[in-house]
Amino acid sequence: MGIGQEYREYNAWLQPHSYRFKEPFRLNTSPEVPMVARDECKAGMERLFGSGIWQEDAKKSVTLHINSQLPAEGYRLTNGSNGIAVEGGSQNGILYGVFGLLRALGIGQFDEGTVAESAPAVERRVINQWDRADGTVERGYAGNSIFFKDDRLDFNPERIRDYARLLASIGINVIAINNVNVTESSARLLTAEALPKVAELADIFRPYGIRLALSVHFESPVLLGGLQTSDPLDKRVAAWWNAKTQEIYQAIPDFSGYLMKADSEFRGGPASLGRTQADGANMLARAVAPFGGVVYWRCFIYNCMQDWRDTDTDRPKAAYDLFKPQDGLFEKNVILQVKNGPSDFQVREPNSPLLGAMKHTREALELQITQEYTGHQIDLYNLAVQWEEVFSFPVNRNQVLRDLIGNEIDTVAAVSNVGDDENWTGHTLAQANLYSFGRLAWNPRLTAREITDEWIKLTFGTEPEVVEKLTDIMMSSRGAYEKYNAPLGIGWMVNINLHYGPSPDGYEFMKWGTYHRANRVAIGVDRTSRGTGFTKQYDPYLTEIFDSRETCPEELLLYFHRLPYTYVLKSGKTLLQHIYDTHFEGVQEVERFIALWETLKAKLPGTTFVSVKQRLLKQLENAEEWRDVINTFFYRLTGTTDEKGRKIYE
Ligand code: BDP
Repeated sequence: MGIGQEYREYNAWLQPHSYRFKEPFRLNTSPEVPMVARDECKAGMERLFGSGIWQEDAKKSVTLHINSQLPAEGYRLTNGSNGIAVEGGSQNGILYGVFGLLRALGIGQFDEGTVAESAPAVERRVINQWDRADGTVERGYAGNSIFFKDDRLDFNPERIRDYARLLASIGINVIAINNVNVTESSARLLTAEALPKVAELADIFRPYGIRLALSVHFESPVLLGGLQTSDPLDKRVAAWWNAKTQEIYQAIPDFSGYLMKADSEFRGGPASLGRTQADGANMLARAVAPFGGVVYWRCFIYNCMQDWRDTDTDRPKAAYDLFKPQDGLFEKNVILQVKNGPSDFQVREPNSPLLGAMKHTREALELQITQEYTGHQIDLYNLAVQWEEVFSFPVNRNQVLRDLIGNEIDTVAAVSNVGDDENWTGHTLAQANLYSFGRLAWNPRLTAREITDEWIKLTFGTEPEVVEKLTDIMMSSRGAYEKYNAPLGIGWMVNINLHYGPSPDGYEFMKWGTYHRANRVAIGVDRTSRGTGFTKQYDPYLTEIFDSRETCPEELLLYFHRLPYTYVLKSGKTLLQHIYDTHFEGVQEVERFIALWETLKAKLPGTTFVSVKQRLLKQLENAEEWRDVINTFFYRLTGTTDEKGRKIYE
């Protein structure tokens, strides 16, 4: 079935379609079913099947009711001979059930006789907005903030409600609305003047089962409370946070908690006062504990002033070195938030060894939906493919990360890719990344292909040619980007600060600790037991695998090893020839995407066809730039030409 006449990019995956239905329904709801669930069900069915779907005297019904036997946020859908039943374990469960029903009907997977049950893998599925009070968005590629303007909260309630619906439809239940780099003006969100507006926002999200969190400034007691210090062990500091927290909970009784970036990238924190991370986190945790709140404490802490001449320090080791010795010292309501990779949201990294290493401390996995290092929502990059790998990455001989989700890791968080662009995400196909994050946080066992298929069908309809070609483009997009980017996990060959476009030596002689150390014969940092010892932070089973060039996953070779360009890969190619080949192939892949996209012209909505095509053309330019800059960089270093005689610039 093709695209509905009413298609609007703004609707994202909650798109109208004109599917046929066998017979009409009436809607039955018990009194405890929340209004939004009822409204979403009513409107959602109309969106898929037209308003004729509802008739008062219909023989069959759609029944919504609460069944407290089910997991709190879980649901059960039954398509029986009398109609459809949506049971939810709670009010939120019902809402998720309704969205689950609409999804199943939208992708054509809910025939009579079907029973489907679902419940989220983790308790907290969190979106982190990196929105600044001035209305810009850090690492945002889809316009300005939908929350802030001119140093204060300033939002359109309709737009926020629509965002809440999108998030609820994929199971998100917490949102931190401001950037982790808290400025003095966003620190002021905690003041008595600002709180009513924050509470207004919480009121909009609440019916959709979404609780608000705030990123807070470590030095708030000084900035807002007039104290001389923010030392977490100072009684006046703790008293200030206690009182402030009480004030927040008076305005927002279901406030989720505080998100903290401390001691990182020039931000203050307990370490700068001679205290531990646990000292800092626990003080805040005690303040929110009486109200059922939590502290999301980020572990992205490293020395961002490392000199390139210093070859002893190895940035990926930093978080584990700092936090592992403090395992067991954190309060129960502290959740340590760890980025998926030990470096920083690169195209290819191993998982952080800290994930799963803290046996007595709660952890959150942090992913990045906004495409900071992955193409700025100009280049197409289906993150579901990468995240599936993250969840499948081993933790030890018997477990992969996925097995820890819902156990040691009880929270999955991600940095949003949304701004005030009409289509939310700049690149319309980048809507898929927000969708995929929610779906994976709910169920990390879904595959990238399943989720991509769902997203395509919900957004553009179920016509086989569209589904097939778009699936091909989207499933190949991550691989294509990786091919023309920095090779084999070396990362970072990007323009400094911007993080878009190639600059092989951009970060090489700067104080950010991310060095490839390429010379004319070899490239990479030896992070094995023989080198910086980073591999020893992993379970011994993995240490052994990563330590050896032969067993190290090839796509991560240059993350862990220093190798000569003449090193022969499993393909029989030298490292250098592999770099040349992949960079030519990456560009060809983008050309193929453009050709495929062209063939869908008549089957896709005009505006989306044109805007995506423009971005694909820009991506092609970008890919060519990467190919030429990277290939030339290595050619100049090595003086070795391409075996296939293709053009490499001098
Ligand atoms: C880096 C970003 C920077 C963030 C930082 C973080 O470049 O904008 O503030 O991560 O996660 O990747 O704190």
